[in-house]
Amino acid sequence: MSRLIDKKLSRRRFIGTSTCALAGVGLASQGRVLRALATSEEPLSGKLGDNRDVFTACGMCVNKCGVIARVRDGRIYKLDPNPEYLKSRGMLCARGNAGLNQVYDPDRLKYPLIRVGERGEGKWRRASWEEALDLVAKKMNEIAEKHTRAGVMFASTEGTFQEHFFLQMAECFGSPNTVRHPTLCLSSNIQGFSATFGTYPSADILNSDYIIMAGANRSEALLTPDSIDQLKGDGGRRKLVYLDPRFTKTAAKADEWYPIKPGTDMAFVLAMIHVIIGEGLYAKDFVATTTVGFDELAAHVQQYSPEWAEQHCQIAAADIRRVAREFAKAAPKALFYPGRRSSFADDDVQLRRAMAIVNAIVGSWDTEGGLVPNSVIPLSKHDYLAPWYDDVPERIDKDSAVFLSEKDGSWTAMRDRILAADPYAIKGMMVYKQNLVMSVPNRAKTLKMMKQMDFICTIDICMSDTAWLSDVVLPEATYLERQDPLESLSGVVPVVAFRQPCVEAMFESKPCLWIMQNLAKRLGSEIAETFDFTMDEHIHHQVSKNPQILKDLKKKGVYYLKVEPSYGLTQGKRLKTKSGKIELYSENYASKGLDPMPVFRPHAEVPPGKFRLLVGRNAYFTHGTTANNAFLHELMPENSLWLNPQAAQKLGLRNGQPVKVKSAVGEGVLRLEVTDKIRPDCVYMAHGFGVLSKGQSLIYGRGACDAALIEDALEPISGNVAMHQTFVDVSPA
Ligand SMILES: Nc1nc2c(c(=O)[nH]1)N[C@H]1C(S)=C(S)[C@@H](COP(=O)(O)OP(=O)(O)OC[C@H]3O[C@@H](n4cnc5c(=O)[nH]c(N)nc54)[C@H](O)[C@@H]3O)O[C@H]1N2
Ligand SMILES: Nc1nc2c(c(=O)[nH]1)N[C@H]1C(S)=C(S)[C@@H](COP(=O)(O)OP(=O)(O)OC[C@H]3O[C@@H](n4cnc5c(=O)[nH]c(N)nc54)[C@H](O)[C@@H]3O)O[C@H]1N2
Ligand code: SF4
Ligand SMILES: [Mo]
Repeated sequence: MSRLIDKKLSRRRFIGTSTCALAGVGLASQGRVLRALATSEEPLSGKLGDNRDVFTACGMCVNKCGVIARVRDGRIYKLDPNPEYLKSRGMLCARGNAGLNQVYDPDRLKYPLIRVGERGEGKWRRASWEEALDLVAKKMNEIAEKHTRAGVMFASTEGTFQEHFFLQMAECFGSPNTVRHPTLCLSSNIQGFSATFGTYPSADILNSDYIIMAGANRSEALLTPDSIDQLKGDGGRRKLVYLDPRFTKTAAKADEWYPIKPGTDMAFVLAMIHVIIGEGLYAKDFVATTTVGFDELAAHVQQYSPEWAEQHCQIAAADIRRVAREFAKAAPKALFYPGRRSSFADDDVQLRRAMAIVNAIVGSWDTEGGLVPNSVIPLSKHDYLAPWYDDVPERIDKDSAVFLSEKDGSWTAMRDRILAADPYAIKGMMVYKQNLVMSVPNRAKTLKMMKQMDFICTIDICMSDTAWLSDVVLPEATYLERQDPLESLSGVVPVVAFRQPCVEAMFESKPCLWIMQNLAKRLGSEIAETFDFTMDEHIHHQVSKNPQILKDLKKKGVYYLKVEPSYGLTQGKRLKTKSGKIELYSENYASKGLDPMPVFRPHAEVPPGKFRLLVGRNAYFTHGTTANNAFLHELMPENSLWLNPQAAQKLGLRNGQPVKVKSAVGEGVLRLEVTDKIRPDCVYMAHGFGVLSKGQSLIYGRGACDAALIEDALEPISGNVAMHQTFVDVSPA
């Protein structure tokens, strides 16, 4: 395995570009007594700062919307949307507004903490950074000595500005065992679309006339700009067809909603392809010039009539046929939306392949109102020379999926192999900005894995469940208190996002770069050298080929090259597939023993008396850790179990009563919400409750945890989890 990154280290140039410093911030925060977590109460005394408006980027979810922070007397008193910021279209959602509570939250992490009681007992003592980092370095080295450097794993989330430095630490420390959130999120989607188009595209929603969304709840699970564009008035021009076993806010906004039987979307899509090809409605020239495998596809889908599909997905054949015709007629200004969290069932890659193919055959590719390959504004990369270690084995989850991402891994496969110490032991965990206890299905297994660890260190901003079960907890400064690297956000219209501190970091919280630099110093000069730069230098290096980027960012908080989308950029060019064309038939898949075209195989039926558990988000919360934000908590103080009235009547259960939900791997108690917004064979609960951590004081003891109930099924092509294959019993509590 090659661990040597030899991209010609350009440190001299790197330093040389950093002539001017970034706008200094140096504001102090106004005093306020905060509730401390198992540390001494300490009032925060601060100086009054001046009044300023600061451009920055929201950090409450993946979208990084443009923000103007209104700082008055040294405190952030309000966050407003940046109207110049194209991606978020001048919007800041409820969570974005509530972001300022991260800074002033009494529950936030304030000091480095070292565990003193049993793991999970919640007994901590406040430590200095020196002591905490000495301990982390000592433990990392001890584990490396005993189990090789692969014995320490590194878990983090995707798409956070500072994550670069954490991943750099993993590489320089010498562990191949990084695991990241795509394996719980969109890795199967990326795989399915990339196998077809060579890339995972964006959707030109604003200019589309016909959109089909399957399990993509854009009105609640917000993705910018898609969520805003989808809601934008269009004079009735655009039609939205929505498939979801639940009546979500997106269903409420849709022209047609179909409560599809979960796990059967592929039948719906294959039947659409059957109709479009069978009735000659496909884009003939486009298919002839731009795709491979059309004849094989035409023969393959003959078996998939709408009448056949109706038996599986429970959507009337006449509707499938009509939707297919309307879709083809509106094309190429039509799109079957790729979606985001693709972790539905264990055939998810093939479902996403089918979705990509239906777009391809109507010519919805690189065209106005269709799927559009992403553009990106290049920034210079920070190169470094990672130390070389001879004795490091390969990833523990190697070969657990056909196309496993080297960087992202597979959370559930990795966890299984750690539990079995197969083929070697992992005894240390470094966690940055991930709450795996909540986000990886089958919490009992996660807890068992953590129990097996000799050492766990978590870097967070609050006492998440993962932090609660760690040995050392390190407080990062929140996104409103730190300077982050620039981030280039790809899309139909790409932008560069900018995050600068609005107020001084409170208590002893520090940014990730500082933490990594100071840990690196304790791990040896070779690693420390790779971190020998300042954030200023880093940012100036990022824009060294185009200094205008930073000038614009300082002036208006966003940088973009164009405001209108460009189309046809791939026309006449080779795509990044094996054939260089859109692959309706995948030779690559065939060569790996996979279905070269999507084949529908029915999933297990819900056993009598049980329900399928569905996972999904709401507009108030981001994943599992914002339910404790006081502003958002008001909107939903605990979660409830959605159950259809028919099912409730059969079980003799009434609205509001506490119920026990039980799966093969766990159980929970929460309040029943009888609602016809869900199919009678499914139940649903919001994510983020039923926490273990008493450090989440507003929600501790409230609701139930979906991760405790979900069984871990693996999507075998991408290594993603399959989240909707769990059946539960519901009974009075
Ligand atoms: N049961 C269930 N599981 C799921 C999902 C679901 O809906 N239900 N969704 C899946 C999906 S799509 C995804 S993307 C994953 C996401 O799951 P994760 O990758 O675990 O991400 P989050 O749950 O957002 O956890 C982020 C953690 O970072 C902390 N944090 C926030 N800001 C900062 C910061 O600035 N610095 C640091 N150091 N920490 C910070 C938060 O407090 C939190 O503990 O979960 C997946 N798992
Ligand atoms: N407010 C908010 N916005 C977010 C996030 C957040 O946490 N909060 N997280 C961001 C992230 S990381 C992601 S990945 C995206 C997720 O964005 P989405 O993938 O759109 O969000 P989810 O709500 O997880 O899932 C979508 C829907 O799938 C439905 N569903 C379940 N099974 C099936 C099925 O078999 N077929 C069909 N057709 N539908 C099914 C569920 O009922 C749910 O309503 O949201 C992003 N935006
Ligand atoms: S969608 Fe909301 S939470 Fe996410 S970045 Fe934008 S404003 Fe922040
Ligand atoms: Mo996600």
